[in-house]
Amino acid sequence: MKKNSPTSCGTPSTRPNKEVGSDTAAPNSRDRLTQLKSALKKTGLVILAAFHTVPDENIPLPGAKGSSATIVLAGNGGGSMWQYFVSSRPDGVHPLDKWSTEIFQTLATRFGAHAVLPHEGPPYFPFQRWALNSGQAHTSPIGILIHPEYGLWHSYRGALIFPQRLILPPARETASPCSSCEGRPCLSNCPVEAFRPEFYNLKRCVAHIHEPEGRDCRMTGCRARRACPVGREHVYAPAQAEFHMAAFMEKHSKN
Ligand code: B12
Ligand code: SF4
Ligand code: SF4
Repeated sequence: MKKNSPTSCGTPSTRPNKEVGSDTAAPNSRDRLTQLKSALKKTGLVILAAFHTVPDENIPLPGAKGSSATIVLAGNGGGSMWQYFVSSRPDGVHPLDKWSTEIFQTLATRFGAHAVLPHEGPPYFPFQRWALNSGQAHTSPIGILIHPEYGLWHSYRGALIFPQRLILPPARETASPCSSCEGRPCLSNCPVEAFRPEFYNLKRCVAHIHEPEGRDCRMTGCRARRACPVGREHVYAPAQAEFHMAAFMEKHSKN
């Protein structure tokens, strides 16, 4: 079964992210998705996918003990979260992971759900498989998923797993933008040819971005991603791109 949710972009403000838990009463079941959407909007995050689980889909639901009925994936659609994150950035290492954890845990408490985070692991929760399952995202030749609106410029900041079947908007099936993409420029724009279809040479990429010649990728983001024509208006601004690249480099040293 494939179910989709609409996505939304918040207008950035300087509101602290604790506001995701500051509304009054616990929402009733019918309104839950709508209220979740507006709570997320206060942090610049959007619902990227939502679907009902079915037993034969073999989706592991660690922590939720098989009682899960709805999974909602949320994250950044382009730069939507950036100003919110900057205005309430936690101190210390992995600030974006900490920021996301706080938001999703607060939301889980408020909405009676179970929060899971993409950085928890290994073993990792299968965010990409969930997103594919929802029908709202598609595989791309460079491994990360492509979203019909945000293109390659989205990532998952957390998921809320609900024990009940929430009322979801009607499914909106979309074709993968990659199936009609002429020339597949994502595959030919990496300066060190780190991509082959469905293969990513992490070592080669990491070696390059640590070198002076890797400055372009380092400061403005992956050149292969930037070559993609889909969702161009959502390409991360240089400050956000540099932040993500720095976090990536921190995790993957040159040697
Ligand atoms: C480990 C990891 C990596 C590893 C290995 C990547 C991998 N796919 O195996 C490395 C270090 C290489 C990596 C790099 C990057 N990653 Co990474 N990574 C993860 C992480 C933490 C776990 C992945 C995993 O092992 N899942 C466990 C399995 C069981 O879950 P799964 O969903 O079923 O995973 C399946 C898919 O990944 C699928 N798959 C992967 N690639 C492809 C390609 C095709 C064509 C198909 C059909 C399937 C497929 O196969 C897996 C096994 O079933 C996820 C977060 C998460 N929890 O998912 C982020 C995640 C996949 N990474 C992400 C990103 C953005 C990146 C980077 C761009 C750098 C960055 N900013 O972190 C690079 C580029 C990677 C690339 N071009 O492929 C995003 C992708 C968002 C998106 N739009 O899809 C994720 C989802 C994190 C997030 N917060 O959103 N990553
Ligand atoms: S450049 Fe084309 S093939 Fe590559 S991810 Fe974008 S739409 Fe898909
Ligand atoms: S970051 Fe640069 S080197 Fe790495 S895969 Fe993207 S384009 Fe290639």
